Formats: sequence, structure tokens, C-alpha cells
Amino acid sequence: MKEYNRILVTAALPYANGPLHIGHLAGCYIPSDIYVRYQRARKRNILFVGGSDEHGVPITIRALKEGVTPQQIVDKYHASIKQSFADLGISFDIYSRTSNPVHHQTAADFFKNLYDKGLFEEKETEQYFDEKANVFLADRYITGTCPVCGNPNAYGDQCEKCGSSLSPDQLINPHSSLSDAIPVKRKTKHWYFPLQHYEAWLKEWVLEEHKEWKNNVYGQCKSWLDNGLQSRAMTRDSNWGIKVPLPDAEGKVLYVWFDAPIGYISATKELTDKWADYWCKEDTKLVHFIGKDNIVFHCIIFPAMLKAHGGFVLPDNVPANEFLNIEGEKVSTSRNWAVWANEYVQDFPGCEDVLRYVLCANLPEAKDNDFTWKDFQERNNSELVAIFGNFVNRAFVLMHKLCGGKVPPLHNGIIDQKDKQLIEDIGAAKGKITQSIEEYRFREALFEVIDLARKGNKYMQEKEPWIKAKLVNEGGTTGEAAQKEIDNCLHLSLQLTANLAILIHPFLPGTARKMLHLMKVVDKMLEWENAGSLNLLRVGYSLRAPELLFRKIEDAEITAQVEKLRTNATKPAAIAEEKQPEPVKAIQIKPEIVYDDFAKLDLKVATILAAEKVEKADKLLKLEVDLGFEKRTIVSGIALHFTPEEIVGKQVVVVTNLAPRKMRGIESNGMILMAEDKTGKLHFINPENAIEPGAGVS
Ligand code: B3M
Ligand code: ZN
Repeated sequence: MKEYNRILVTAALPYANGPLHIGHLAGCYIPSDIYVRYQRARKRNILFVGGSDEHGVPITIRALKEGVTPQQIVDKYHASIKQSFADLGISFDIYSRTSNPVHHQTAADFFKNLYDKGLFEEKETEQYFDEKANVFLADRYITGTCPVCGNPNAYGDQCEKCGSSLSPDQLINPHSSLSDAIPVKRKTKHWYFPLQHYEAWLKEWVLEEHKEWKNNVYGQCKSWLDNGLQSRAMTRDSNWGIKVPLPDAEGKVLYVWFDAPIGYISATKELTDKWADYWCKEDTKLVHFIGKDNIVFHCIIFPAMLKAHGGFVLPDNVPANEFLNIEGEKVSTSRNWAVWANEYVQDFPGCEDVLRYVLCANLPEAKDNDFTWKDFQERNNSELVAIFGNFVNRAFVLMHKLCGGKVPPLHNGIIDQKDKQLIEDIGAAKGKITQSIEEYRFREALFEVIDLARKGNKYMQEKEPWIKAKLVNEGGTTGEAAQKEIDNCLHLSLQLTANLAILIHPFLPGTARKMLHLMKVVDKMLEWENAGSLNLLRVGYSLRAPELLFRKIEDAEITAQVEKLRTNATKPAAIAEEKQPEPVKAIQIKPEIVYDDFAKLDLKVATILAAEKVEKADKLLKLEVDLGFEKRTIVSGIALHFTPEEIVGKQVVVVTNLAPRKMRGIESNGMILMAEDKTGKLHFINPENAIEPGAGVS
């Protein structure tokens, strides 16, 4: 293990093109904030930087939709996002923005550094151009019909209906979303960063030296690296962004994914003169918290840029989360299928920690996960209220009732097995929680905190101080002995309460603060080294009257939220009517490739063993295919063309080395090849006579 003397934590810079929603929070802001608060409690030298990503197509698209300038968009949403982070206690040391001059300068200098070293390839290529609007079109600006599912509003880079990633060439009836013109190809010059030159180094650095990275992160990196890297354009034709710092670059800006990660460096510069310690000294631990769609940029492209520039540290870890769905459906900002942070804060004032709690308990750490309002209510009512809040409240109520409002003494002579067990549990919890947080398993860590409170409840239930109170009333030696037992129970329960405040603090800072108030102790108690101690509250110290930490959430509040979600959401993009006259497809031939490009494909014959419809996806079939050497699941968009029954037993050609992709929650491992005629009808491509599955196709 490397020794680190400082930690630099970054959380992805959200695009300032809309308000913050719970998908963002669960993706990286809740986990990064927990990590940082914990490290601060350990008194580690740590900085937490973030900011808004204000460049790129997402911003210009939004400006277009709202009919305002990109500047107005970023000003509005930067303020909104920043406010939501503050409201939910995301404790950045700086929350900056990429429109700041420091950032423009830093990013331009970075580009210039690579340029001066001769690292870029200058290439002229053909790109889509809108002749009416007189601009080059980013893939997102081109819309058309999805070739996989028929959604007429698919984008040139992706279909939001079926999730397929697309290129503009694949769209049926492509048109520009700026003017409705049919895009034409036109030559344009850009600067490409040859990622392939860093492939060998990246393979060594990621695949050999970072085997400890989370499976989802490591797996995605491996699949990118196994597929081979290519040059990637680091500039774009646009008038919104950071100008390319070269004389002959009119109308060219830096690619948003070139400038945005440099935003972490710029934000650190803005925060402190010592920024270079954090970015350039080897004993810095750099950790990037992100969502899974940002993995390639943080694990491959940005590290290659840093390496090319030289002098910077590389990330020690990139704990990316998968996606959080809502009520079983993918978050979609365009459909307004989201729970917005600013609305939550208004609808549930004083319940900021409840959202933090529910999101942390459901973090999509290993796979996509689901947020439902019902679960939100249940976790609040049966975990926060009934376990954590209940324990703390009981300890306070009973201490006032049975111990005169003061911390009672611990009588060592009568410590019994149950007391010992509780003492042991308090000691053990700290170690488990520490390890889980250090290893980025926040759900597990939170579970341990709640479990400790659960043990506290059980302890109290078994010790029954309220029953012993009756004996106290009888007086005499029996009464005295009973009081001692009560003292011990409440002494330990109160020390446990203090421990719970320390342990819950990274997760629920507002709750920890309320607990400090109740116990009349200062912030310093929350230092992590205090966890595990049984001397946090002085004997005889008088504590405040109990106040509830959490309130119950009623059914009506939940029904209202579910209704709001459903009424505000627009319907998914309509699917093209089946009977619609088929657009005549222009014959398109893709750009020339060399044999090596072709040889990367692994094509094999497979036999379809089983087929079934995918629930709630009228275009998709889930296939079980036999490849001879193994059986696989493949999800294919052919359900409108074939019934499951008619294709079982047929043979198909499968692309077997396509990276796995999830569709409707099912992992698809490969793609089957079909021929499509002019009318859009699909036909099998299979061997003339049935052959052994697994036969190679070349
Ligand atoms: N703005 C993408 C996103 O919000 C992008 C992250 C930048 S991190 C340097 O998913
Ligand atoms: Zn689609």
C-alpha cells in the first residue's frame, strides 16, 4: 500500500443544463460527500472540488430549447445546482464553473502544451453540416428514426427509447434539429489525440496496477482496452466553449470532454495557492467519484492526457456507480422522469438527511438500482424513525425519567453479559465502518451504523429499565440494586448515542448535529478517533430534553409524490406507426476500412435455443443461443418481425465479441446479424444447411 499525505477528491462536474436530480446524487455526490466527511473526521489533509460543466452540446441544445443564449442557461442552472448541493449538505471545498477565466486559461494552456509537443494529429474529415443554419452538427443535433426500435425521435448518438448507441449514419430519415434541413457532409479540420499511443501504458497501469478498482469500472476499462483505442478529436466546430488557442482555428473550440476534467485542476487552483501540491506530488491520493457513463473519460482519456502533459498525479481510484432508476424506469430529464433535488427540498423541509439516507442505502454501487417512493417511506419510517431515532429518543426519555436528566455512573461491579456484548459491539462497529468507507462500500457502511442502533434497541428491550424502576420505588437494598442496573443501562445507552453521532455524521450530517445539540457537546466530539470510546459523555453531565430526530412520513405524502412524478412526465417518444409508409432508404456505404478493422470482429454461427418477449419492450426479444462452446443471452430488436416460436431452432450469425450491453435490465452478450430489405423487413442470414454451432464466419 502506498503512503499518502493528502487526498484530493473530485466529483463529476454536472452539466449546467438542468436542475440536479437524485440520479446525479446517487451517482457520485452522496458517496463522495460521505467519503470526504469521513476523511475530514479522521483529520486527513483533504480537498473536495467540484463545479459546473458549462460547455458542450448539452448546454447549446438546452439554450436552443429554451430560446435563450448558452450563457443564460449556464448562469441559471449553475446557480440552481449549487444551491441544491448546499441544501443537501454536499460539502465541496469549492464549487466552481468551467466558464471561469482561470479555467479557460488552464485548459487552453493544457491544449497548447500537447500541441507544442507535436502530440496531436491534424485531420480533415467529413462531418455533418446544416446548410440552412450554416453550422456543423454535433451528433446530438441530428435526429431521425432509430433503426433498432423505430423511435422517430432518436438522436445521432443515441436512442433514448431503447438505449442503443447510434451514429448519425444509422438513423433513418436524418434531419437537423436546428433547421430541419437534411444534413450534408462537409470537410472540416480537427486536432486528434492519438489514444492508441497510450494503449500499452494504459493496459499496464489500469489492468495490471489497478486490479482493486470496482468490477464495473475495471470491466469497462478492460473492454475499451481490449477493443483497441483510436485517435479522438479534441476540438469541435462551435462558437460555445474554449477557443482553440491556435492562429488558424477560427470557429473551433475544445471538445467538452477535453476541457471538463481539466476543470478539476482549475477549481483547485482557484481554491488554493498550494494547488500544485495536490496535483503534482506523488504522495497525493486522487479519487474521482463519477457515474458509469463517465468511466472511459476518467480512466482512459483524462489519464492519457495527464500522462502526455506530464507532471500530474493519476487517480488512485475511480469509484464509479451505476445508474439509479426511478419507480422502475430510467431517469430521463427530457421526459421529466426524475425526482428533482430543489423540489424535494421544498416538499420535505427538514428532511434533507432522509434523502441522503435513502439514496445511500440504495446506491447503485455494483449494478443499477431503483428508487421508489414506497421504499423511501419505508426506510424512513421503519429504519430512521423506528430504529435509529427510536433508540436515541428512548435513551433520552429514560435518562430524564430515571436518572434525573444526568449521565448516570457506570457501576463496574455489576456489568453483565448483555452490557459486555454491547460494549463489544460498539468497539467492533467502528472497524467495520472504517474499512467499508475506505473501500468505497457506502451501503455496507451505513448498514453497519443502523445495525449498531438496532443492537442498542435490543439491549434496551432486554434490560427493561422501566421494569426495574418499579423496584426502585420499593426502596431498600433491592431498590438500590435496581437503580444501579438502570444506571448502567442508561450510561451505556448514552455512550452508544454519542458513538452513533460520530458514526452517522458522514452520512447524515444534520442528524449528527442535532445529536450534538441534545448532548450539549461540541463538534470536536465528532472526530473519528473518538468512535469506539465509552467515555464520550461525562458522568453527572446534564443533557437536554429529548427531541425527535426524524418524523414519520405519511401515506398521503407518498401518494402525492408518485402522482406528481406521473403527471409531470411526458409520454415516452411515440413509436412510429407500423403501417406508416416506409421511408425509402438511401443506399449508404460506410467509409472504407482496412482488413484489420474487419478482423477485430468475431463472427460465429449460433443456434437459437429459446426466445421470449421482453416485458414492456414491444421491439425486443430475449434469445438464448448456443455457440457450441457456450450458451449466451442476446437481446435483439426483432420482435416486430418474428414471433418467438418461429425462430427457435434457426441458425444465425452472431457478433460474439461485442461488449455486453444492458437492455431493459437484461445483459445482452453479442448481436445477431440480419439483412434488412428496402421496406425495412428483416431476413435471416444463415448457413445454407444447418451446421455445428460455433463455426467461424469470415
Ligand atoms: N458533465 C457529464 C455528466 O454530467 C459531464 C461530467 C464531466 S466530469 C469532468 O455526466
Ligand atoms: Zn431505439
